[in-house]
Amino acid sequence: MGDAQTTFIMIKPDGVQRGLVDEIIGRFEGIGLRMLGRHDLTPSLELAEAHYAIHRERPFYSDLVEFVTSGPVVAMAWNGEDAIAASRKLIGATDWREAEPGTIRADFARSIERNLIHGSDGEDTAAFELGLWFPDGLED
Ligand code: IDP
Ligand code: MG
Repeated sequence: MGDAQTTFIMIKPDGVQRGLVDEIIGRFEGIGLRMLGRHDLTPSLELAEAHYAIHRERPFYSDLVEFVTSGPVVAMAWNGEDAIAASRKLIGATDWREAEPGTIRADFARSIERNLIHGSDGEDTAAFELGLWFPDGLED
């Protein structure tokens, strides 16, 4: 048995524009996770830059920030046993070509830049990202 964790999940602008919000939320519910918070917003430049600060030296950073600020996203907190790894497994590899069949990215993404969804990659990033996107805290 793993520990109960809370992870930060964001449906990126492509997922919202393509009408995949309910489909994606259903997949998280389907693996038994519980939504603790949801914000629908168009991220500010400051928020997107802080969220992706770890990638600021990468060649794709400015395109990534521009993309994620281009329209509404769905920012969510999901809780449950091993929520961080379970969510990453559900999402699939960054590059849809390498994503396991049946994952969100394998099923719906056809571009590495527009890969629909973000999920925290560890406990430290989850804590950082939840604090950034949910500064007023979460329901218990
Ligand atoms: P992740 O979203 O699977 O955790 P990261 O390596 O953290 O992937 O990269 C963050 C985001 O940056 C990716 O989801 C994708 O949108 C974008 N990205 C990552 N690698 C590339 C790349 O090689 N070219 C363009 N965009 C990329
Ligand atoms: Mg990442």
